[in-house]
Amino acid sequence: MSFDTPKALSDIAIERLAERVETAQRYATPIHKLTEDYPDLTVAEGYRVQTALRRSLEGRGQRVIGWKAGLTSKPKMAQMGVSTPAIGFLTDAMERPANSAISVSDLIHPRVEAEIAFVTKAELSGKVTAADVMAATDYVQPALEVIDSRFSGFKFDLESVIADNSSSARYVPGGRMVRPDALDLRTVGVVMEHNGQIAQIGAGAEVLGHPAEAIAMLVSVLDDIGETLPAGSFVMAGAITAAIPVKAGDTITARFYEMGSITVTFTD
Ligand code: 0L1
Ligand code: MG
Repeated sequence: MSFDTPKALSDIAIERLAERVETAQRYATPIHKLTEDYPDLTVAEGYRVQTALRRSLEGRGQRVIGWKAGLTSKPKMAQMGVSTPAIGFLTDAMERPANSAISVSDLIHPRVEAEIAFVTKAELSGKVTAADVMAATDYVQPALEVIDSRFSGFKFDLESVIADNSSSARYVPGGRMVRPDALDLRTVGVVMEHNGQIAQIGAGAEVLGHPAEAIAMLVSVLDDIGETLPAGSFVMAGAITAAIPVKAGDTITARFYEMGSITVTFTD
């Protein structure tokens, strides 16, 4: 993927779109997808809006602690009707502890995903391979992601969802930290329970064949937008299964083979 496209939308227009997304996020009020007003919005412009959103949140004191790959598994792509992965940034304000209660009152229509997260010990930049990612990884651990599209009805296209920081809302690291080569990450199974009932089952290989491939894809996109992945980053590889919609009163538990489990409950 290369983003060497002409700069069609002005910086002011990009800033306005980022404000639109940020306001929807802050007040948990849905908006229509950006391509309704800007049908020619490109993927590159989607990432320019995402960058403007990131700069604005940093200006408000949030610290970027890592990134996420999204739409990296067939179940997720099928669920959302999109066939290309995307990335988003994660800030400290989005993190919630494992076994905690997460309020839904400041979210629009939350859904939960089970993911494998990588914590890096060396910078990754440019075009890298999955082997490069494994070598630069300190440890891997389970994570839950709570996504929340700011678009009405969770309906969007790739350009709009990228501008919306790939639906990032909350993330919950947990379970056991393990060395990346201690397990075959392709065969790490996950069972997701929704209010005690098994709701989704999958294995790491759903994520682009190997979760490290998703991190390599993410580093490549970072390169396209002029960024690198610093050492010490927390990076989620993408949902192994389809996402589970949740409401106040619900409990989600994700059990990972040999990596422990994470439970969260949802409140008003
Ligand atoms: O983390 C994800 O896979 C979400 C990517 C954006 C698409 C969605 O909101 O489902
Ligand atoms: Mg995700």
